[in-house]
Amino acid sequence: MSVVGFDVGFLNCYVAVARAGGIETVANEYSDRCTPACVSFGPRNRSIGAAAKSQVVTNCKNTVQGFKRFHGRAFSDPYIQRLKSSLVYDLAQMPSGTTGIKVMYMEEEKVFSIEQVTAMLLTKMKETAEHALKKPVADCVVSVPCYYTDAERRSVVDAAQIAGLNCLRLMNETTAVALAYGIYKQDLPAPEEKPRIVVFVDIGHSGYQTSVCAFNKGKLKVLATACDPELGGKDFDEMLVRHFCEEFGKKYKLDVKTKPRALVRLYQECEKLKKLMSANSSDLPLNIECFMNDIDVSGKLNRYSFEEMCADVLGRVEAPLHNLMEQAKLKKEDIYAVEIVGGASRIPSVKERIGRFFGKELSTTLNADEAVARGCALQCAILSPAFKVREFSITDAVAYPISLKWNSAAEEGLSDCEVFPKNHAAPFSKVLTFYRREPFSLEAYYNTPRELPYPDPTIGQFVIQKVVPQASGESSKVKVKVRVNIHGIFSVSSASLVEVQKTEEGEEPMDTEQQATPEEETDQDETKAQGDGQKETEEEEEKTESKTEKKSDQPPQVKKPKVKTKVLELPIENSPQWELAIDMLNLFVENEGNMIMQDKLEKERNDAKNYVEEYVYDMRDKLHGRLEKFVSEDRDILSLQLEDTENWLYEDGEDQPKQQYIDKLAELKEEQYDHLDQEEINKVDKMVNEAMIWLN
Ligand code: ATP
Ligand code: K
Ligand code: MG
Repeated sequence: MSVVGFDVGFLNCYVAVARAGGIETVANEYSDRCTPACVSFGPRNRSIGAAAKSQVVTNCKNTVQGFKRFHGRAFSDPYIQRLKSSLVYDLAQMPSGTTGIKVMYMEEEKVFSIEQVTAMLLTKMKETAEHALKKPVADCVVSVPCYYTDAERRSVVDAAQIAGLNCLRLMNETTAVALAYGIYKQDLPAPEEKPRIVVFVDIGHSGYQTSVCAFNKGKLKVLATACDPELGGKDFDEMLVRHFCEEFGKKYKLDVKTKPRALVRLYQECEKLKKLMSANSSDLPLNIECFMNDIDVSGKLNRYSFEEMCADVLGRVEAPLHNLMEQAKLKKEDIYAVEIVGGASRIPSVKERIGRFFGKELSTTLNADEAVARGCALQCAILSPAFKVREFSITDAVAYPISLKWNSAAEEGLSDCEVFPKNHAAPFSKVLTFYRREPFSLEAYYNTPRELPYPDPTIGQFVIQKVVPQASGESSKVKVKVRVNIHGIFSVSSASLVEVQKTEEGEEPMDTEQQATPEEETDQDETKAQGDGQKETEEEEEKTESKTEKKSDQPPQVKKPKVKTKVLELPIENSPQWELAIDMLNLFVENEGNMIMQDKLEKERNDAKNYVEEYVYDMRDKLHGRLEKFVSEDRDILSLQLEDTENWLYEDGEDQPKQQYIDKLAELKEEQYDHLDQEEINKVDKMVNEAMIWLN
């Protein structure tokens, strides 16, 4: 049982864990709490995170960044096609039609699915968590933007599985922030009082998300969300890059766009400049040495000009805020606080616009970078039976209205029905009742395609199988449970058929419709049933899934014509859009395991090599220092041995299996012992032994 939260950002990732009774954001092997969302592929291994980021320039074609937006997308999606031309690495189509990334790995051309790439990043984050907790990690909560559709969410769940994680919840980033805000607040209104209304804004590198939440003691409810999935820090970088490309084109006659490496460097420098401009309004320099064709370039910019060139981008800040307030039917006076997080929320003009919209000072009480990860870890703690945490209930909201359509004999053609309107509480289950004689299919889709940041409104196809008529030949009553689950993913979770059996006396049942099983005796009016296609809904919030028991005041069994009903569970064939086939998923799980092993072996091999090298340097130092007086006549021999080894390392020994280095070190050690004083041998021995222990 582990309690871990992962913020998988477009640019920056964070890991938070529950430790010693508190939630903590933990650092990676570089003592950095931020892990770049970057994976680099090499001839022998992969590098992930900071190690990958350092190869963005040197190995640009095989170093992938900014892949968060490929989840759940068809390769043919115009959005992907548009992006493709602006990337320095290659994309390719997966056999299923989704998006993959084409790189050279282990000296072969390889295509990895987006789920695999995100899994690699999660593998790294998992290791960071394991290192901090000193135990294996599986249970976790992973963040996703609140505007993610079903296909995108399922893709991330698959990625977690490939990384060997058990994702207890995909959590909307803004909801994670809201939880991190609310759980420690001691002064929230009592449950029966008017809730405290707080707006959350997260503006990261790729996307802009806003939500408005109602807080009472021990609970939060998301009232509405509004987003611009295409507005973030990267758009400001884009403007800067465009500006300097133009400037350098004129000034130095350079066509930067033709050189991926130069372009990557320019992006890096522009991002740095952008950050500096947040703290400083004077002219700031941008210098890059040997930028292209051996030319050093330089330019400068100040905040005022920057804001001018970003006017269009800044102009998009307000629209989601209007939308949010409109959906929630709230006035600005109703808002208690506006909490902002995300790296790009530090841009002064962004803050200014949001503040101006609400007519109030913005709150920055949360850690702008870590709040999402902390919220996820808190949610994981709440879900974990092994961890004690304050009771806190979280009700999220459905981002896009979900409808079902089906063939209806009665209505001759397609019928449809909105099952989850926008901002409906989630997770949530509903039971729909159909009267059918044969298997039938339901198609789930988003009914406001224009609102989607995604071209395809299809959610999936769900076939209710094994439906048969009643013995009497009449339609059977089929109850179908649909839900938006804890990940915010729509599914048809179960279906059952109520079979009415003949009475013992052989009499026909009086009124089959009213002889439902006890738990189905709800207040729905079933007498209005009109044949095929009829459907009714029962609602139930997920938390109250266990329903009413048999009424205790039922009369004792009297001799009345009795009807027996039997409830048959029906199989459902689920075909969600862009689903990763189970055999593919299993293959990816296996491949990830192999790649982890390969990385480990490569690391050990490198470490073994480094040990030989270190011994050589260390001994050479000692021969001229601490050991000098003991080895006077043998010093030349010892030095020669070291030199030979060093030469070997640069020639034949450059690229050997791990064992070769271990043997080489042992051999060298033995040779050197013959010429060393016993006391010194012990010291050296200790050093070598430590190395050997460490290696094995
Ligand atoms: P997303 O939330 O879209 O998935 P992310 O979580 O990776 O992305 P963040 O880490 O929240 O993004 O923010 C990164 C962005 O914030 C980058 O564009 C970065 O340049 C920008 N940023 C960080 N600090 C500053 C600053 N001081 N001034 C301006 N921009 C900044
Ligand atoms: K982040
Ligand atoms: Mg983020």
